[in-house]
Amino acid sequence: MQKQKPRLYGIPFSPWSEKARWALDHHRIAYEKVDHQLLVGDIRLRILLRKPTGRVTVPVLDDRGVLFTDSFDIARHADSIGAGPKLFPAGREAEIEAWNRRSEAGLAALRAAMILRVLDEPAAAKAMLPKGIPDVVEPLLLLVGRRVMELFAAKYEMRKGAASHRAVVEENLDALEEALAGGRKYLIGDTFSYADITMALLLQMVRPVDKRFMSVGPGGREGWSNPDLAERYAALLAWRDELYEKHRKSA
Ligand SMILES: N[C@@H](CCC(=O)N[C@@H](CS)C(=O)NCC(=O)O)C(=O)O
Repeated sequence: MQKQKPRLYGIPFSPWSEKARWALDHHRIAYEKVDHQLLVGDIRLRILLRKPTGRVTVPVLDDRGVLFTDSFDIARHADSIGAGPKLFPAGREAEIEAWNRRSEAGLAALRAAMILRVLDEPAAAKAMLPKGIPDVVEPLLLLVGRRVMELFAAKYEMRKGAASHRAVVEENLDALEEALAGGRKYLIGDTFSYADITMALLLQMVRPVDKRFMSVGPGGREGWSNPDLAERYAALLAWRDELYEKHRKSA
């Protein structure tokens, strides 16, 4: 009997899900993708994870009954079963973990800033709607969309620390800039590692990578871009684009 493939629950346009896909694809691990729907997908996840209360997030990897509930753990698992060059070189795990914490903090701040913009600026909310919908249904969609965004903002406590989101993003992008000073291509020694993956994905909400690699979520490229950050950190975006060209093998 053929072995069942691992299943990856994820969101096609989410940077966290892309981290897991990149690590799995790097190791050429075959897996089945299951699309997760924001908030409504929670029920299916709760059943899978046997977690009736508390926060559930994607990506989640179900490797024949063994569950991995964080992109970092999925990448570690991929590294332990995969055949490709290691993404976690021996002895450098703590450094990679520190970069992952930077990526997580920055992404949470960027996501919060984006959702708060949609809640607080009517034009940003309208830009999230699918193109070409009839005028008559627009107010209803805006209302429903608003409710979903409010629930999302509550789930991740986005109003907390609203004033510091920008500073958190800059602190972590500055650290990346410093580490890559002098034209270095990789964060850990001279080889590609998960530190590069996790920090490359922090830039997805500064300016999305080319759509050949990953789709953009509601709001499109504009909604997912921060033009002033993109200008200030243009060199980092160039680094990210080069990294994708060189190391992002498709599934
Ligand atoms: N530390 C987690 C964070 C994952 C995370 O925040 N996932 C969000 C991505 S938008 C999510 O699951 N959102 C869907 C939802 O809340 O329904 C990881 O790296 O896997």
